[in-house]
Amino acid sequence: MKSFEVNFDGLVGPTHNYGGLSFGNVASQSNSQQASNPREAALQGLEKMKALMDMGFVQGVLAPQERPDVAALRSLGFAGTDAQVIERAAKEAMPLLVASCSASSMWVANAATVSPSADTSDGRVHFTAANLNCKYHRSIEHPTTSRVLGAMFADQQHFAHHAALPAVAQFGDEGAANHTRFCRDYGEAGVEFFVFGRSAFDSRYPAPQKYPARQTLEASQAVARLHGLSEEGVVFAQQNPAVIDQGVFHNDVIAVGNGELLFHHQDAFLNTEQMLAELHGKLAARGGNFQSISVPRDQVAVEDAVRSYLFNSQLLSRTDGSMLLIVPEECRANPRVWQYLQGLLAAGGPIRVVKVFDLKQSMQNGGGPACLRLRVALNETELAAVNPGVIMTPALYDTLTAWVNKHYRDALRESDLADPQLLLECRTALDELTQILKLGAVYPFQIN
Ligand code: SUG
Repeated sequence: MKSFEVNFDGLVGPTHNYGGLSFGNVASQSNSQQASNPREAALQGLEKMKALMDMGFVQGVLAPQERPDVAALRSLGFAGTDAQVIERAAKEAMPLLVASCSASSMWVANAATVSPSADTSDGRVHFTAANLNCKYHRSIEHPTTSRVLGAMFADQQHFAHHAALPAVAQFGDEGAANHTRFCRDYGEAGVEFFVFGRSAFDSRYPAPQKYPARQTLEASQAVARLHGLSEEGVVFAQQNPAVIDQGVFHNDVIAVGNGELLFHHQDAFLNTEQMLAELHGKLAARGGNFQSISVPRDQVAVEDAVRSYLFNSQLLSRTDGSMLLIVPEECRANPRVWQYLQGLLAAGGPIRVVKVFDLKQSMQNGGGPACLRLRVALNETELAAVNPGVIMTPALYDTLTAWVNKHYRDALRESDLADPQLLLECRTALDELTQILKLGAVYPFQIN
């Protein structure tokens, strides 16, 4: 049976703004307080989805969340009508209003960890929503994420959903941003590679000094258990704490993998040789031939990787067996990174094509091409069981583009977040969106 990797991209929400909310994420901190352009952000994301669809990839879309999150503000003690809740939060606790307005659910690489059916003990595709509990503005995403994923992958015969892990730092889980799957073919059993930043219960593992390590070993182990993965099918590895301190807040800022290939920076991991040998051995036992490309620090420094997001690229399999790398415009703007990429193409290795996308609106908050997509490997039967409303088609692209142009503002500053009209605009837009994507009622305002 044929199998595919389907990329579900996060549709940028109408409140996309630069809140400076993510300590340890250099772009989020340095662009804080700039005016954003939500309409442009959403259109840039849709362009990427369309381009992948036009290249023949199966592409899906993942809906944004209700923001401002009035229910979250109520749980923090702001009361009255919805407009009063927003007004009081703006007056008494602006940082909480900003957090409740974040469109951060657009970075769906953090929505969940997904294990394909070929890897799991019950032969279903497993999803665990990420608790994202390192940052308050992201920790409020998972209840709606779970409802949206449930509406997209509803068929219980094929799909199993797990609630987010306990909401404490010891089980900090950032989803697929720290998870990569290697395989010979998407439909065959593979090796799932979990990268953690620290251990919560074992002090032998080093931890970063300056910035938080968001993913713990214990969270990754719990997800592997929930998904019913076998020991032969998993590898756990630690991220180099020194690169977390340079702004590598997720592993997908320093490494990307697909098929049998891992493309990573020389300084990405601890105990790299041992880790590569384990990946090689376990994939070989599954009939695969693991390969890696290590980018040397004297060609691309960690700082260049963080600024350009070279590794936050999408590595995709082409029909001729070679690979395509989707990178953000910032890679072309960085002479060292661009020169490295030219050399990589000239070398004639597995990566044969590089395509550049303008995702500046998302990049300015630390979200590149890979952050914007959740990968779900599916066989034909499973793909047929996905809610067809969320699979990208030329008609859906046109409808979503018109929907964005109708509902989104082209400028948003912090002061605009206090406008109760923004809440009404978002709810009107999202109500229409759930009909377009055939999701049913998934938002708090539709349920309560
Ligand atoms: O969690 N930025 C996100 C970016 C997530 C990128 N995802 C991956 N690498 N997979 C984060 O730090 C910034 C929001 C603000 O500052 O307004 C933010 O949440």
